[in-house]
Parts: sequence; C-alpha cells; structure tokens
Amino acid sequence: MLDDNPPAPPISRESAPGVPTAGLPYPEMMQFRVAAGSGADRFTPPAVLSSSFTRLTYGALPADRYHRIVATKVLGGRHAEMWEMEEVDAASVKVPSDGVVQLRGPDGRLRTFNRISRNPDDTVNFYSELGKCEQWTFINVATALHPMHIHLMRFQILSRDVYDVGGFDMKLCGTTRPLAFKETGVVEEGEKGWKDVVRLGDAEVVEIAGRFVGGTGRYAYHCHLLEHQDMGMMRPIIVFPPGIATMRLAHQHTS
Ligand SMILES: [Cu+2]
Repeated sequence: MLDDNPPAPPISRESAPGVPTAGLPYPEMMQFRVAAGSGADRFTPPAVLSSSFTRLTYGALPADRYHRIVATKVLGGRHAEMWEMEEVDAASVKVPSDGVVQLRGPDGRLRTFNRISRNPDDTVNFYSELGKCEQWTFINVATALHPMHIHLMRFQILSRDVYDVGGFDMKLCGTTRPLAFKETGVVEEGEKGWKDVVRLGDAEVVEIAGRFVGGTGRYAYHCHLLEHQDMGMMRPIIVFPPGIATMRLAHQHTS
C-alpha cells in the first residue's frame, strides 16, 4: 500500500474547470497546452540506440535448448484451438488422422507432428528451467490472427514464413497433404527487439527464441485475443529453478 501518500482531495469543477469528474475521486487526467510556433529540436538520436542489444539468430542458439511446437487453428472459422505438438517419425502415426500435422519446410524436408494436448486442463507438457534457452515454433493452419503471449519469457522473433495450409482438413483436424512452404514472411523493424508477444498471422509459421526470466513457478502462455483465450487458447508451463529442472526434465525433448 502507498501509505506515504495521503488521499488527494476530490477535484471539483470549480478547482479544475473543464475537467469532467463524473463522480470519480481521482480522475487520471493530463492536459497539454500547445503553444503557437515551434522551437529548435536539439536532440540527436545516437547511431546505436542500445549498445548492449544483440539480435538473436538461429546460429547463435545453444544446442542444449528446449523446442516447443504449438499449432493453432480456428474450426469452421469460429472456434479457436491451440494444440501442443511433438515431432514424431511419420511411420509411428497414422497419416492422415486427427491431430497429425505434416509440414514441408523451405529445405524440402517433411516433418510430422502429433498432438499431445488440446484443452487448457490437459496434462502439463511444457516444463522449463529459469534462464535456459527456449525455441518455440508456432504453426497457424488457419487464416486467423493470434497475438501469442508467453508469460515470464523474453524472446525475439527468429523467422516468419508463409505456408499453403490448404492441406489441413478442418473436419478431420489433421493434414491430408503436408502444409507447404510458400514464401518468407516479413519481420517488421518494430518486431526485432525483445518481446513477450508475437503476431502469428494467416497461415504463418513463426519461430521465436528466448528464455524465462524473473521467477519460477507455474505460468501460462496464450493467445491475447480474449475470445480465443476463453475458447481454450491458453496452456500452462512450469518453470523450475536451475538444477531442480534437470531431475524433472530427463525425458524432455531438446533439439
Ligand atoms: Cu487467437
């Protein structure tokens, strides 16, 4: 509590003419009065805004890292879902089938993913370790926008690619032919810093990398559109202190 700050007296129309108090005791208002004319701007931005900033690249990622794969879909153009996936050998699953997504990337390699969770209260799959490198791949098999937000994680966008997602059968909930790489998408200048939300656009595959910082515990990642989040696009992730995680994570996938 801010005990040092005594309550401010209510602002009355008399003391602040033109301020619509609307019955609020502490209206948060700021008034700018712009003078006529203009003065000289003496500020010159430095050539490098942050000397400590480094842009992450695939080549700079440590080999010992977690790799999460998350697929998003919007069934019938209405119901949004978020699936956690694991990469599997194509021979180990039935293709096509419900929850199986195949993808052919820019290098022509065919990859097969199998759904391991569908609902927010399904078993926790993602366990991490504070400070350890994480790589996440978001696969959007629909034409829908999802601002994906990961609590407690500080990340950068590695790549954005656009795919032909016509091979995803909404009725089957799997691919009848692989999602096919179409073109490299644009990572805007304003997206190249440290983020905790990334835009996942129509039929895009977006990869990010970063690490959990600030605290351990059970956290969530989700689509930041309230309607999608409430439909189930929210899942837990548990972040352990370093050391403890290694005991728990012996079975986890790294790439
Ligand atoms: Cu969404």
